[in-house]
Amino acid sequence: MKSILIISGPNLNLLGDREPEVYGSETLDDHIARATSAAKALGFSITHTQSNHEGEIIDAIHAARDTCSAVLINAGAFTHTSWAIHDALKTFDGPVVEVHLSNPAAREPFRHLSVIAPAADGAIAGFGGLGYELAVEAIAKLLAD
Ligand code: CA2
Repeated sequence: MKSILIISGPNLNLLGDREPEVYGSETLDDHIARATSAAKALGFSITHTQSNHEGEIIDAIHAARDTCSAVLINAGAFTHTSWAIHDALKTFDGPVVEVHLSNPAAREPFRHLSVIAPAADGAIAGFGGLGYELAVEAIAKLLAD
């Protein structure tokens, strides 16, 4: 069974705890469960890793090069700063989809730039947990093409 790696960046482990008006009241586990059931229905499995450390995220992308067919990434605030994550994603051969719970384009100016976007096939933002489901569907289509 083909596996999709979901990467969750810094502070996403606190979802459901603070700022529910921005990020909703669901926890990260809720989002992963939703993605997992969408993936299962399409014949894929999910591996998930959350880290607050840039290097660990890069290591996870490197490991996925040999083990996973696609990457779904919510890099948290590293989205706006990490050229190192961008470079790591560029080394991954399969589909890469960027997901954000909120819509960064409608928020503070520093969130308007995603430096990982040029290394992704596309992005889904602003739909809360639905974005994880949509991203899994997009990945399934990209892998089928
Ligand atoms: O909307 C998203 O998914 C973001 O990737 C979330 C990041 C933010 O820096 C990006 O601009 C957009 C922040 C995640 C912080 O998560 C929190 C969870 C609970 C309480 C506070 C922050």
